[in-house]
This record gives sequence, C-alpha cells and structure tokens, in this order.
Amino acid sequence: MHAASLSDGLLGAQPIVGAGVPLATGAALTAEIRDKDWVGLSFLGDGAVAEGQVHESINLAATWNLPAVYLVENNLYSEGMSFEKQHNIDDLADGAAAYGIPSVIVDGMDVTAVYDAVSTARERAAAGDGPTFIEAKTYRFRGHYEGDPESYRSEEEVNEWRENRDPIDTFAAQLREERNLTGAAYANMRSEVVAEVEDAVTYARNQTFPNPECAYDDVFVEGSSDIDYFRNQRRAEKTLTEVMMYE
Ligand SMILES: Cc1ncc(C[n+]2csc(CCOP(=O)(O)OP(=O)(O)O)c2C)c(N)n1
Ligand SMILES: [Mg+2]
Repeated sequence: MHAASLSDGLLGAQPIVGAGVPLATGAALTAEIRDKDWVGLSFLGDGAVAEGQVHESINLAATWNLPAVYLVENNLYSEGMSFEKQHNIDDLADGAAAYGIPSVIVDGMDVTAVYDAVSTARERAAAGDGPTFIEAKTYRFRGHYEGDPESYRSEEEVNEWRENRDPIDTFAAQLREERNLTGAAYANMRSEVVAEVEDAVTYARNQTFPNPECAYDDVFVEGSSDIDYFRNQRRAEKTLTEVMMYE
C-alpha cells in the first residue's frame, strides 16, 4: 500500500482515499514548470471519485491544461459499499464533462485495451493537449482486506467474474491465439513470477524491524533546519513511547 520509488517516478500510494490525485496534479504542474516530458498519472478507485480533493485536483489540471491522466478503477465496490449506493450515474466517465476534458471507458479486464487507452492519454498530455479521464470497468476478486466477510456480495457473483473475466487468463488466451504462446512457455512464465514474489516475501520477512527513532526518517525533506531540529529532538528521546507522548 505504501510503496514509493522516486527513481521510478512512483511518488507513493496513499492510505487516504483520493489523496494520490492531488499528487498527480502536482506532478503534472512540476512537468509544466520544468518543461519536462513527464505526465502525472493517478490510479483511483470508484470510492474516491466523489471526494472533494479529487474534484479540485482534476478541475485545476483541466483549467491549467496540465499533462495528467486520471485512471479510475471502477471495481463496483468501495470497501463494502456497492457502486449504485454511492453514485447516481452509470458511468463515472460522464463526470469528465464537468471539467471539460475527454473521457474514455475501457474494459479494465483487458490488459492491452488498458495499455492502449493509457498510451493515448499519455501522448495527448505530453503533446500539451491536457488531461484525460479514463474509467476502467473492472472487478475486485478478493475482499477489501484480509478477513473481509464479504457479506455485501454473493459468492456466485465473485465466481462468475473469476471464471469468465480473469484478465490474466484472457491475456494468456489472446497470446496463445495471436502470438503462439505454448502451454509450456506460459507455465514457465507463471513459475518465474511465483518464484520472484516468493523471493520478495522471504526478503521482507528476513528484515529486522526498524528502530523506533527512525519513525521520522524519510518523512520530511532533508536539509531544512526547522525539520532537522524537530527530528533530532525525537531521535534524542530514543524510545517510541516518548516520541508518541511528545505528540
Ligand atoms: C478519506 C478516507 N475516507 C475513508 C477511508 C476508509 N477507506 C479505506 S478504503 C475505502 C474504500 C475505497 O473505495 P475504492 O477506492 O473503490 O477502493 P476498493 O474498495 O475498490 O479497493 C475507504 C472508505 C480512507 N482511507 N480515507
Ligand atoms: Mg472500488
């Protein structure tokens, strides 16, 4: 959830629903100010689109014609609330009209369709033609969190999507038909991916827990004397309990 990698252009995933959207607008503004060929791209859920900061951010990017792409993963549920209990429209893409920017509806279960839609939007943004709003119609196979009882939907509904609309199965079938992907090559690819994920999990499990006094590391920009003072005070306190009491 909190993955970030500035060197890969990943500014960070946000625990606050919708909070990644202003970051994308900010990144797009940075691209504009620095005259770079960068595009700010934000992934947000159907549960985020009705939030104030999402509206403000998209409106600003539209008004300033910034190079941004907003991709809504409409998976029909926001935590445990169904789409129709939250929205009065069928297609979230219709909302783009309010900002005066183009929108695209794409099958979010079709890997190449999503790739094409994002590529077109990226090119538009980089060419100086402003933001695009993409609605990817998709589905959440698992609960919102581990242990989610999922009382808000039926098992049949989940199985129907899993069996007929799995994007990996669909893409594999497409590769078999169009690119002669063999069963053995596919099995090989899958085991490579599983091994990579298992290695990553083992690596993570083998790490030691960080010291409590590191709690403020990488939270603020380095080099500001006020922030250094604030952080060093907490480091001097040594224990997490004292850090928390101080707050
Ligand atoms: C501002 C804010 N309100 C409420 C929450 C609690 N919350 C976490 S995820 C979520 C639902 C988000 O829905 P969606 O974006 O559709 O994500 P999905 O459930 O499909 O993963 C809510 C309400 C939060 N993290 N931030
Ligand atoms: Mg959702």
